[in-house]
Amino acid sequence: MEMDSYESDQVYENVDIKKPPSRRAGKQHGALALEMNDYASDSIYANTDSKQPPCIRPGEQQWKLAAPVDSSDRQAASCGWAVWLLIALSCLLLAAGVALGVLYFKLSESHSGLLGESSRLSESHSGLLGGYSRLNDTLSELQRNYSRLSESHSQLQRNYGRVQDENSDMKKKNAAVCVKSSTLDLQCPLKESSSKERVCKACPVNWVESNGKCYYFSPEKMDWNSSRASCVSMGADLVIIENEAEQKFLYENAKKNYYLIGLTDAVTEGVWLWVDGTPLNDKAKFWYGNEPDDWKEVDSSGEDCAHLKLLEDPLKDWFDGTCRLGQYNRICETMAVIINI
Ligand SMILES: [Ca+2]
Ligand SMILES: [Ca+2]
Ligand SMILES: [Ca+2]
Repeated sequence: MEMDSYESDQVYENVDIKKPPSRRAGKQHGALALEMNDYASDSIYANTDSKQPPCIRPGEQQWKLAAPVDSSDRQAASCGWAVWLLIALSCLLLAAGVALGVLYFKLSESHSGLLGESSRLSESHSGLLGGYSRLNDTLSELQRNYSRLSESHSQLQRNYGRVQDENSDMKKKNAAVCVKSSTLDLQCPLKESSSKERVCKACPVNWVESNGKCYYFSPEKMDWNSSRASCVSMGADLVIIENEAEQKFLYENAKKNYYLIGLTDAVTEGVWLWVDGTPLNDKAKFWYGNEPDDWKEVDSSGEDCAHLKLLEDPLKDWFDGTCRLGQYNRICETMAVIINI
């Protein structure tokens, strides 16, 4: 529907809207009429407080009436902001989607890596379990071997103890055999050095026989304890003088000045005992003068060992002397061998 120019001017005056610069006939006028229709339509929207379309077509704003132009601009600006907001939100959503996609891709890769690592760890765990089982078997075997070795060790220790005892016995027997061998050589020396034939005598070589006893007058000197040990090593001991006849025999066969005899009071001072433990017999003691006097000028511990000193009276020639410091010859005594042929 088209309005005439007067009505149109009047409308512009009433509504205080700027008039278009010129009137154009034909299509332009028709377009204005259409604009007016649009304006009327907008006015209707305004008057009826109805919602208008959200947007105004570009290029048509300059043809709108002055009164509704502010509202329309605000609406257009609002729509612009909304569009930009939508675009920004779309961009953000797109960026978020891309980021989520990248994150998902990375997480997928990480997940795959973790699955692979988990698989490798499972294989390693299985391997370790197998190794642990084998180590347990080895440990059990070692424990059994250790137990067997411990038993063997205990058995060896028992055997070693028995061998030590046997060795000790053998040493004692060997020492006894050596003494017997030495005695045999003394009692039964070889007839000739080149032969094995022996000739046995009642007393060893260099010993003197008397009344079933053998006596050895040593050429060398020792203290009392060493002298006794030497006699024992030859199967004898220091002489025990039991009677006057024996005393006289010794006196007659002695060739040196001093000979140790088997008499001592070292255990208890003044109590004289023979080496076999028998006490000195009052009827068979042959001290010289005021002996024994336990003289301490030579040995501060006194005089506890007896010796013969060849003086004029064969029945008064015993002296007590030092056991440690003096050096004397000795008389050994043993039983004569009785040979039954
Ligand atoms: Ca005797
Ligand atoms: Ca004494
Ligand atoms: Ca004395």
